[in-house]
Amino acid sequence: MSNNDRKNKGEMSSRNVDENSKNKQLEEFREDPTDQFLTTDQGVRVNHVDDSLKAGSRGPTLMEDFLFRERMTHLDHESIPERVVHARGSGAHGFFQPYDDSMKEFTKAKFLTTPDVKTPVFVRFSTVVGSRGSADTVRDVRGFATKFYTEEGNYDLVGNNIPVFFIHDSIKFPDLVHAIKPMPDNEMPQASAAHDTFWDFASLMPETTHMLLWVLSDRAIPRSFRMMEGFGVHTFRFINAAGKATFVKFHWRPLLGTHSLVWDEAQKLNGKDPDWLRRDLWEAIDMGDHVEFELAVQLVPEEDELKYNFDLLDSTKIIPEELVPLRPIGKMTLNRNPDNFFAETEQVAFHPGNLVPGIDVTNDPLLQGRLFSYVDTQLNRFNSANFAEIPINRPVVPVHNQQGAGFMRQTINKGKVNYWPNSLGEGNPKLATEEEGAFVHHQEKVEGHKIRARSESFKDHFSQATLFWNSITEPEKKHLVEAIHFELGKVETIAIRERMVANFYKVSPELAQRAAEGLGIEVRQDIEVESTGNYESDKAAGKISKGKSVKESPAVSMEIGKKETAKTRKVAILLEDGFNYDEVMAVKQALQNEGAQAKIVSKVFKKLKSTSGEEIEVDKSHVTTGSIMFDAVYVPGGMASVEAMKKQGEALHFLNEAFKHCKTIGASREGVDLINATSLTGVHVAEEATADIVSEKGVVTARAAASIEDFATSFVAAIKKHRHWEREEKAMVPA
Ligand code: HDE
Repeated sequence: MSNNDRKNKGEMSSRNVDENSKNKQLEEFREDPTDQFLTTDQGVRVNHVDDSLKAGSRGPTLMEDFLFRERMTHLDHESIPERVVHARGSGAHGFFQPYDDSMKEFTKAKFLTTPDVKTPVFVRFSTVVGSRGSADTVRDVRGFATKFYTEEGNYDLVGNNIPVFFIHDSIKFPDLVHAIKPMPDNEMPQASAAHDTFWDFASLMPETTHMLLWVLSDRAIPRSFRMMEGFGVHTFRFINAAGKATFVKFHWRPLLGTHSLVWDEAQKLNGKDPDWLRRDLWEAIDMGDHVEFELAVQLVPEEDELKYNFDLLDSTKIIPEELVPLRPIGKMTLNRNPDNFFAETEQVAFHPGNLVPGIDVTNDPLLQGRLFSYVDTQLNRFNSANFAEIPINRPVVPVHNQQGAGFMRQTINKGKVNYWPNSLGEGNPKLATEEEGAFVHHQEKVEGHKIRARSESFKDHFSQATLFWNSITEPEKKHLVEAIHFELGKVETIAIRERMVANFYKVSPELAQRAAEGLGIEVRQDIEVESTGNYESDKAAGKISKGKSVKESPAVSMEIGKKETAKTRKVAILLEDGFNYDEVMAVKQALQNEGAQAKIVSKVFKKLKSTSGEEIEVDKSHVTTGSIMFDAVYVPGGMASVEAMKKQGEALHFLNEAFKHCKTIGASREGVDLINATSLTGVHVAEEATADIVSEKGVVTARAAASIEDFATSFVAAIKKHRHWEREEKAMVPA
């Protein structure tokens, strides 16, 4: 019996959908063309698709060729408007499972409180600014949107990889998007905020300052979608079975830790592999390295709403984890790639207003506006109000409603009754009570004047930006300042640079000074942005609220508490003919034991011969890859192999560049000679005739007498550290 039949018979009023039927419903529309005849849209079998129907083999094509017309029409219409923001995305299927039922105290949402239920999910990661075909590794916020196909209907958690947003109120979103998108006259630059209009807007809107610091940090160039955090950003509400509400912030924490690229690497990847993040996600899932995120929440009792020095309804603020610790509640596993990009990743339609009983919104003015925008934008994309009936958007529970006709209506309702109340249909579909699972909006007392105004409690634009700056490590600060030099360096109007640096001064005089030094301007303290009043005098007048706060929040740093693992890391082994086979195998094994992957990189594709006669296939040639596509590099011994590479610009460049990007470099035996032939500076390598394994600033070397297994252990330990920023101080590598 099909889902529609069930619907029309009014069956399955129970919501206990078992695991198999859930998957079946999601999969109902999946097609596998194997062993099937090709047909037209009408199901008529086809025997020939290489030639159009003509009047004679050299004559004109005939209008009556319905096959030609059908094929061409479909191609001509093979696109829908791309998303106005978050146009470029990558999706994956999986499931979510709570660890226990401990959240029952706070929410009645079953998918968060029933540990034996695996809820199917579809996640779409995205960049924000660029078009559908733009590069992946641009400096930008990343979208992290999750659709939970729960037993109580669909719930969407539509978040980002940065915990705050640029603006307070949705009404400013059109201005923000216009300013950050390519300029309207020449449509440049693509996928980048580094231009006058964005920084003009940002400098005039000091409420953007906190988010700007996150966007200028390495968070905006993630190493992988699998290695970035996700945040619900707004404060939402949990509602428990007794109707009691608790404020909640959502966090996704990647089990692989949060890691980033370096800017030079990100820019180069845009050229060498513009699909870098998409490919990384796809390949990991394809190889069985399932992607795991822990869902954690920060909970604030309603009574504590006004106890902080920021407003919980202000999305430009975090709740520092040091004030309200994270409570892990479950894990999401992404384990299946989409079958069809368009049908799934492109057509998925998220909406922060897709809520299930137990989760509700707050009066955050940024969230309130989103509740309108997402459905509205889908209407533009799908040209139909029926987009929720597309397979990827359909709930896995039965849908019974009395929606009428319209473009692309999929459901075939039977009978005459399409209104409520009715007696002709015996009152079906009937209304549910709260106990039967109806969504009931949380009751909240609201009073006040109808007024177009900003709450005073939103006024502090700088304290949390200062908190961010004070909480990150020196390498992170260095990268942030370099990002300012790049972004504002691309701004041609000097007054904009000055105004922005004046805002940075309010965050930290040190930040402003370091920013100004790379921009050829002075720090000007006399610039005050009028639209938001005077921050200093507001502060002096006590208008900036004084509740609970912290001076530092180590949790915002990616370096402090960094997760050390080599799992899924990619390691290049540079080889030519005449390499030492045992060394390669020992290191490969050590990497494999830690879940890392080793790839053989050489000048050209071929079978390479070792000193002892074994053969190894080359995985990547230098033309098709580069150090930027790996997390670490290893050079084994073997005189002939090393001597050949000494004469190869590609191999030397590979190592120089990996060094510049602070990646782990390993070399054993004669391999160390190749390190000595590069431009690496400021590190010691193993001396000849010693058995010591030298591991300094991420360069791990061992000469002849050392044990290769011990070397491999040290090499893997260095890879686990991800990057070795201590090298940056003296980096003088020509790469
Ligand atoms: Fe969105 N946002 N947004 N946004 N957003 C869209 O909806 C919007 C905001 C986010 O993979 C659009 O379907 C407004 C915050 C993600 O399909 C649009 C405001 C956060 C995605 C829209 C915001 C997000 C979108 C465009 C208030 C993090 C991609 C296409 C200022 C919590 C979802 C679409 C996907 C997409 C509006 C701010 C996340 C235009 C009005 C804050 C992850 O409706």
